[in-house]
Amino acid sequence: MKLILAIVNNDDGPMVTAQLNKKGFYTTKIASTGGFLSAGNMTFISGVEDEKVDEAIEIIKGYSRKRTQPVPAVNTEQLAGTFFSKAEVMVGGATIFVLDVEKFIRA
Ligand code: 2BA
Repeated sequence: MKLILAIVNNDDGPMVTAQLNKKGFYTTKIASTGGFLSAGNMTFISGVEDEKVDEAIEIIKGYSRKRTQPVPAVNTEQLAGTFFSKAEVMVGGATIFVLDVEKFIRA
């Protein structure tokens, strides 16, 4: 079994949820915030059998759009030493991590 952690734009979250459920995947959603933009996003946690991992990833990717988002005015101290020229950045589709699961217990 693998653990999929997927960070998805808030606007795409409901569709990703619906499609994962429709295909029988269990998932837990956590309201999260990007460290860079400080914008809300959604993190999915899904325990998935090895042979179903690619299908889950395709669903998440398939319903997560790329978009540009403005970079908010930030505390200059926070960016000290960083060369910064962009007014907007490309966000997404999805940022996906796949981890090995040592044990899965439902008690
Ligand atoms: P944020 O941290 O708010 O980042 C939003 C977008 O800003 C990123 O899009 C990327 O295009 C840009 N960005 C982030 N950090 C940057 C930096 N230090 N310098 C220049 N540009 C930067 P994505 O890469 O698509 O990431 C979307 C969201 O996924 C991130 O939101 C964060 O919540 C999460 N994420 C991405 N990579 C991650 C990682 N390696 N570990 C944990 N979370 C990650």
